[in-house]
Amino acid sequence: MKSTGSLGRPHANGAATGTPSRAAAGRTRLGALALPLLLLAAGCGPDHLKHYPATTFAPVTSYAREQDWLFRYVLVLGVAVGIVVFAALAYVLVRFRHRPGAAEPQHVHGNTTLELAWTLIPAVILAFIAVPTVKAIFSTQAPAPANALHIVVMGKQWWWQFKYPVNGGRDTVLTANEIHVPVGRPVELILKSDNVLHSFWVPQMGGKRDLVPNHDNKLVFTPEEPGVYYGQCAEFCGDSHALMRMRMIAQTPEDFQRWLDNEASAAAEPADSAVMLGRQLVTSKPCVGCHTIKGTVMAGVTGPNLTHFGRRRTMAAGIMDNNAQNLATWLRDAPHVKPGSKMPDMKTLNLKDEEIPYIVAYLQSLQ
Ligand code: HEC
Ligand SMILES: [Cu+2]
Repeated sequence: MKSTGSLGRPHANGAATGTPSRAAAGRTRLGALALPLLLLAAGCGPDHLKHYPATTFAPVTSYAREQDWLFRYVLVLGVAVGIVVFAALAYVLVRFRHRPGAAEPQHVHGNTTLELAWTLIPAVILAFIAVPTVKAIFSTQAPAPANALHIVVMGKQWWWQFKYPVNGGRDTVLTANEIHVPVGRPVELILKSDNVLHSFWVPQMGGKRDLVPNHDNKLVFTPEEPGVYYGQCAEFCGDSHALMRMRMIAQTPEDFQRWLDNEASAAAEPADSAVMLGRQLVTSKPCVGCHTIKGTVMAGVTGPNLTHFGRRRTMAAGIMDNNAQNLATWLRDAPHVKPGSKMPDMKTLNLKDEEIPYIVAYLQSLQ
């Protein structure tokens, strides 16, 4: 260190002409502070989940809880270190500021104690961060426990296919866009893609993981709270990537089993003539080539399995509620609702306007 000359007091030139009054400047500064505080408060209130369903701050699985803990731990540590460093800095700036007529400060060359201290303290702090981080990396990559439920997740453009084993693994159940999981039992997702890269991300479940063609990734977690959780593809996968959403539905083991048993059954038989006509239409139109409805002639695999479509809360990969109006809109012009969709519009599907209500009635009856 040479001279302290450059550490002089700031010049008192703040009141130059043209600057706003002190009071106004104070108000602006307060406003600038209040806005982020308000946003922060809005983000933390009870409505937080309603406005920001893609939140990682409300963990509902073992995996997410571990991540959330690590994040908060490092945050607290960082803030503590920040407070100490800035307090020391403020003290030094005030205590050793230049005073008129003061003698030149004493020159110092090397101080072994100080140098050891500022090398060792950061090393110890980093160890406090590294140990739990490495532990979390290993525990979130651990192989699934023996009693885990294995679900194969296939990323499509732009929807999700979920495959469950039933009958002791001899049969499978295929469903789409709503992944049901039982609370309290470990779940292993086997993540696959037969097209481009996708990424599985249900923020409240925990971290995202990629679906890579020709390589199976695994994701193991234990759901802890029943509920419906928002999910979204988190890796750009083409035109309608932003419309590739999903729901994770965590249920009690009994509810989950009831759901799975129902999914494994064949499609409901039509109960009235309108629904019957709907089935006739669906099973004789091009739908047959792309969709499966168990118990009918339909065995296509390009689109989602529709056997129990009427039970799903949402449709077209979680972008809209599953109701008659949305369903009709979808059937009329799917590529308009979802640009690039492999499901064609009604002209290509050879559908007439007056046929749509019957098809809607049939699809809704598939409980
Ligand atoms: C060329 C293949 C193809 C044909 C033909 C086709 N679909 Fe689709 N369908 C798809 C694909 C692919 C999706 C998924 C679109 C998405 O969400 O991105 C889909 C989605 C759907 C969905 C929403 C499913 C869900 O769970 O979100 C319904 C309902 C549906 N199709 C009904 C029909 C009906 C009824 C017909 C015949 C009138 C038909 N589709 C014809 C490919 C097809
Ligand atoms: Cu995707």
